[in-house]
Amino acid sequence: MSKETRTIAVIGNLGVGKTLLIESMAFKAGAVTRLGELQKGTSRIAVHQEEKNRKMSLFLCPACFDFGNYRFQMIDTPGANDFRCDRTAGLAVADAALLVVDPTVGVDMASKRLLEEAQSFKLPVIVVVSRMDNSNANSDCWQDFGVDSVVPFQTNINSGNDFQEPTELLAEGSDLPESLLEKVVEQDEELMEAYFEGNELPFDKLKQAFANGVLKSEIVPVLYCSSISQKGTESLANTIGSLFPGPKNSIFAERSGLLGKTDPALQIFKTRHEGKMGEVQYARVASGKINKGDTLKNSRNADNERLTQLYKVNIGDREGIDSVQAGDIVALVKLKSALGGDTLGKGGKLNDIPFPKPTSWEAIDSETEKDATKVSDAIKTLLREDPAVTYGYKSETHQNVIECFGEIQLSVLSSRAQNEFGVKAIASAPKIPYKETFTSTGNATYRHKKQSGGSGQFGECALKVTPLMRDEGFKFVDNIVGGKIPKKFIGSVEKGVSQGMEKGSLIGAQVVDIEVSVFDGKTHDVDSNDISFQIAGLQCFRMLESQCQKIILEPIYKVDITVPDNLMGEIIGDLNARRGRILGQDASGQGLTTIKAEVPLMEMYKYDNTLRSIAKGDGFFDMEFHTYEPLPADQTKKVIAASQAENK
Ligand SMILES: Nc1nc2c(ncn2[C@@H]2O[C@H](COP(=O)(O)OP(=O)(O)O)[C@@H](O)[C@H]2O)c(=O)[nH]1
Ligand SMILES: [Mg+2]
Repeated sequence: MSKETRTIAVIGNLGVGKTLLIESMAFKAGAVTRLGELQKGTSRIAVHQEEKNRKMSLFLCPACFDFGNYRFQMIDTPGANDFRCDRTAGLAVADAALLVVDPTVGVDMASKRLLEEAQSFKLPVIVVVSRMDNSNANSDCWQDFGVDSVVPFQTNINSGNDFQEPTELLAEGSDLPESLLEKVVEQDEELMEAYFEGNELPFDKLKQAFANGVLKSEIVPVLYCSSISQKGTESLANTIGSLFPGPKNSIFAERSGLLGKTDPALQIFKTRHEGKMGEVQYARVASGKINKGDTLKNSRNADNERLTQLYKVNIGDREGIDSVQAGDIVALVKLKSALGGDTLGKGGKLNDIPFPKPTSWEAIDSETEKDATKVSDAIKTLLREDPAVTYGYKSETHQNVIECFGEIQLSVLSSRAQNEFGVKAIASAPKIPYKETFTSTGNATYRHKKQSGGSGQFGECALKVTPLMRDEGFKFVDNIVGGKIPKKFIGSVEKGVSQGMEKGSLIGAQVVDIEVSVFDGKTHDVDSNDISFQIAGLQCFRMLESQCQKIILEPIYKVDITVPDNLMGEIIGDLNARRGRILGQDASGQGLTTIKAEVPLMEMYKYDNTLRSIAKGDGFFDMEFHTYEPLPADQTKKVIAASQAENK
């Protein structure tokens, strides 16, 4: 009989020891004969050349192995914030999380946030204090989570050479420390009563109540280990086996209402390009049984995907299998269009993976014109691995722009484009999609007349422009009376005006938020035609532009920045210098404050670097488009000068 699975996302800040912990567990379990270490280039999890070069995990990677009575499906996630989408994907398909902390550094804000993130998926969490072999390890660091759900689960903890196999606190006949006991009895009314009346607390009941508390994430046990010496890994494995849910009570399936359903459904959580294997999709089955050769429908685009091969994922390799069932992680190849987040199935759909929104953007160019398509194709192929990153041509600025999650991600992408596709992608500051508008009304008349040889061209129109409110767009009004311009040519005038609005007179940006009415005109019986009135409309619009007052509009974004309370002043000061408008602030009560502001997009370029230098990794931000507003006069001068210089 196959072993029951446990599916666990391993999360934690960069370098805390996540990958080594998994390698160490696999080694202890006997799944591998040697401890794989990224530093020595022997990791079986961080195997990509980029990861070897940078000596850090960059991509989500599942690593599965048998340990005792269970099969552990561990999902290693990268710690760097640039790759947070992979962490989100890992949490979205797991049934539990291990949150690794480094006791030589302590519990930082990032670790606290990660606990909240795991809990937002309703996952039970174990905090793993790794690196206990280091003599500077502070075994009390878990207290800095500052929440009473986080409680130690082991005792006799020393650090450095004295770190030995930890002893479980919850053992028959031993006394639980008060803080843990209180959390446990809270889970069960009978226990609570007995506790307050000073009666004996049956061990079985305590154990059950503890397990319930962990399942609901009301209790987050702290366990210790040294991945280098494998001390503590067995106790950790046993705890995972006994406390974390298996496929029968999978939180992943339950969240989407698919627990126990028989219709097959799986969710893809990671796409990886793996040398000869080509594009590999990693997926987790939520319900039903899936056989090799089955065809499943993608709920996003209705594509039918035939699963020609199914691969069981091990640690560092995989093997072909004939079928998989609810709970399993499986690798798929040669799919048509499926991507991270997609559900393939015959009925139910898994919840979308709540990927964060990009916070960083760059223009991407090729070194030479002839490489443009190759660069673009390489980036598009690589970005199949990161469905939350957007990349494409922006017609407003005529640039290919990537919207991603930071400089490391960008640097990994360009290095992969070079090494895996032989093309050089060059990143630069993207242009801001400014717009232009009118601030005064005006009238103009233009006659287009051309007589050359046979049939000529004739069209005359009189236009009035009126500014509209922000974001009202463009309205075209036909006020012609008496058929001075026949109905069939009104559309031609509008077309000419629209063409003029595509490239405004100030900096060639799109003109918006105006009403243009055509109120007069003249027609020639023979020479008037569509093109004549288009030209008249365009030229008349150009006249309006030169006669009226115009301004440049710039995009304004709504920005939420969360930092430790004591950094609020510095952040607000910096935002003021960026012409930001502070709308308010919310204190979370966990030592974090979220500052809400509206900031011009041009001032947010590379803001992730600024935030990192102010908050040292303890800050994060989200932003989304809000509106367009007039660009201040001094900036307008600069932008016009830059545009003129570029068009010389
Ligand atoms: N001494 C010791 N070193 C560790 C331990 N865990 C991780 N490391 C080292 O810490 C560094 C980062 O570990 P890694 O697993 O790559 O961190 P990750 O970014 O969280 O995946 C590597 O050099 C590991 O060898 C541990 O328990 N003891
Ligand atoms: Mg790692």
